Amino acid sequence: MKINPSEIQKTKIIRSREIEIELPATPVRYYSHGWQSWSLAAWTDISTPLPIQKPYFFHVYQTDVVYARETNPHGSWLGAVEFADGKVLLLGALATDAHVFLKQNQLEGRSEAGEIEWFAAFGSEDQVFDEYAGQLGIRFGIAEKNHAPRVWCSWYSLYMNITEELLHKTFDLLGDLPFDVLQVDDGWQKDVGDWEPNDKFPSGMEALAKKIKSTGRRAGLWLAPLIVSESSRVYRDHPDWLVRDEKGNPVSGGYTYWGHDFYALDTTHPDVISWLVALMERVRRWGFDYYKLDFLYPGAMVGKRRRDIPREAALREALRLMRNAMGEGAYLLTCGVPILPALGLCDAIRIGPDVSHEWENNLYEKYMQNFSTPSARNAIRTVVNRLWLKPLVSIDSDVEYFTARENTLEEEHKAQLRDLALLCDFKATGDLPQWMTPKEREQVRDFLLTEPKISKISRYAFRLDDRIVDFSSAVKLPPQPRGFAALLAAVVGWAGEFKIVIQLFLMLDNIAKRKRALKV
Ligand code: 9PG
Repeated sequence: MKINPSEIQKTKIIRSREIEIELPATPVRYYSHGWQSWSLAAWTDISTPLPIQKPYFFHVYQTDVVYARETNPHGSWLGAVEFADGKVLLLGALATDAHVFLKQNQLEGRSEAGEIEWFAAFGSEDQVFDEYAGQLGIRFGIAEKNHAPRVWCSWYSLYMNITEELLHKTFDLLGDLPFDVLQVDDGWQKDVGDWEPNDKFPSGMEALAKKIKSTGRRAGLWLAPLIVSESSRVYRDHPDWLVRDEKGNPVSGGYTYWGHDFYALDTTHPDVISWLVALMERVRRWGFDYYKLDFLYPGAMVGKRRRDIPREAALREALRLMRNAMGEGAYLLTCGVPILPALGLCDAIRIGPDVSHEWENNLYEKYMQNFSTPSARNAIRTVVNRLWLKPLVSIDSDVEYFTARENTLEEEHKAQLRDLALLCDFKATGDLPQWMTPKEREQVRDFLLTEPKISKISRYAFRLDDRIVDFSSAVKLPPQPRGFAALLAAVVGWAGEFKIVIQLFLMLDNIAKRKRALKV
């Protein structure tokens, strides 16, 4: 269906499978919105479109692979253009399984799931994004929002090196710091897919939750319920539970520091459904009622499922049944999740890539133009560009840092992460009380207690009480490499296609993380 922009006085809702809007003028910028939590969201100059992300090896966990090699500006569910006078035209799907492209002078929407509703609006940026969010809220539901809990999370200091003993000690030392949730992250399980405690947790999960609750807080647990590692029992025992490709091979969700490929579960298979429900119930019985469900995107990857339903609709159904199985009062944070399918079914969504104790990673960011790898700057960029989601759901910008130990972030950068968390109204840290100086400890306390009045000044600048914070410099994309840098980028990009190279990198990274944890 073709829409004439003059028909879009203010907003319009159109039912169609495909939609084209011819632009009234050449725009200056395009807003591209990545698929899942870790994918890039950014405004880019029309003159310098984003290159195809490198290395291709990472496409699977940083992009929607279906569109990863698209050369036109594009994005998941929505796209927007800004004209020279600052006015914005937004085209957005009001349903899952849709994608938007900018082709020549046309914004195009394509649904993978037949006829859907499209929203188009022309006006100021805040107005069109607000109205789009409003329409999404009507169709997907709005999370009940009180204050998001204040979370301590084990990932960002201990990574996979958590042990029962170390966590107990840490929980004790957190003392009376005003956290609401102590969340145990990756590293407690036997394997990805085998969600039972490993040898580092000899007293079991019930004891761990009990310990947390004895400090007067809620117990939180990380799980990646929709994937199974090749090395897991569940993978070996249930080959018929996997999403498969045309050739009958299981669909890989990626490869990471766990050391094995992991695969997507077919959440339309009745036995998988029972297994997922039982898993959610078991976690609740152990005593955890804050769920961080991670690596959810494979639940929406292309492949053959028992029931032939659109891939994102399949993920949405899986989220709904897991949510119901968690029982009353549970808190659900989704992560590594395609954004739209999660709306209305969870309390909070991680809306950016992981932060890290580094500001930027030159290899990935400068040379490969990859903005989805962990770094403080990458996290800030994507989160700031997704703040329009705030009326719909609690938005998690990932953790904030306070301690000077084992951290190369400058004070100014730590402050930016904290200000962003205040904007999102989602406070979390993984800093170890063992490493906090008395001054840092008080800083954590003050931060957890502060509730500034917030107003927006411009796209990237905000007023927090009487301070002005401006994220423009963090958001800015580094220039595309030229000359020698471009050559280096090409070589590194090429090397990055070999699994062995990635394995080596991940191994070195694991060693560095282990060394860090051993210093505690
Ligand atoms: C635990 C972590 C933490 C973190 C999550 C997620 O391979 N990867 O590209 C990759 C990306 C992100 C990531 C892990 C691996 O982090 O965001 O908070 O829970 O998993 O494994």
